[in-house]
Amino acid sequence: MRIDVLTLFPGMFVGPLDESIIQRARKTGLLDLRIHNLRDFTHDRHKTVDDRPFGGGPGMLLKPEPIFEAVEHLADERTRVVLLSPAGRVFRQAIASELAICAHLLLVSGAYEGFDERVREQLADDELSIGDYVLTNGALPAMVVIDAVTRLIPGALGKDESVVDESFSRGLLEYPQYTRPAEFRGLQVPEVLLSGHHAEIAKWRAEQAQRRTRERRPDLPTGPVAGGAVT
Ligand code: 4GT
Repeated sequence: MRIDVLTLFPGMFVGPLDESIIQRARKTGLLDLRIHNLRDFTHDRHKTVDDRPFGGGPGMLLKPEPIFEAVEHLADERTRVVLLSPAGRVFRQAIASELAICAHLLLVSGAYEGFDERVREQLADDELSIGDYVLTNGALPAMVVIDAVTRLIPGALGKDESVVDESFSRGLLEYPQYTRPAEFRGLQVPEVLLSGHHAEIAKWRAEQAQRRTRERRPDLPTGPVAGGAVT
């Protein structure tokens, strides 16, 4: 999969995407990641990327010309162009799965007070927010999307890093887990997990995942049909 990123802060992408599973996916060619500075698509001496909003009001907007030029240079018919902004639909595991089957993503990070509306209307296939809070720019959200998507590319995870039994893969929070020792500072691991009864263990885990999801995330569906695959 190829992912291009358009940002005013390319330096922010150095480091977080050079470690661990993302680094391995890049080195093995599963992920072709290319970071682009929006200022490289300007033509004036000052490399201007922002301007004042028509109608007045505080702050500056990203002006449309550099973004149009960059997207027209980097995207083709197969590219999914995704804006990152607090006004997008909220990013979830199901959206990560959806993006992971794309051949080419172009992520456009917001900055200042955001985008000229014509960028949304003419260029964007999608607009995503990573949650209901405001950040200084869209670089961290773009990295969040890259991370969540990359680990879903077939072959990106090793066999000890399975995707099938983790939080949200079944739409629920993860059940409690324990490792050795079976007793630590007087704290016991639940007996059922030591029993070797696989059906009992699966039942306990399903109940725990349901309970935890109901308690901590009343916004997520539970009930009898929840806990199936999220795709
Ligand atoms: C939050 C998010 C995002 C920002 C989010 C325009 C002003 C966008 C600066 C930028 N804040 N971008 N994508 N929740 N801030 O995803």
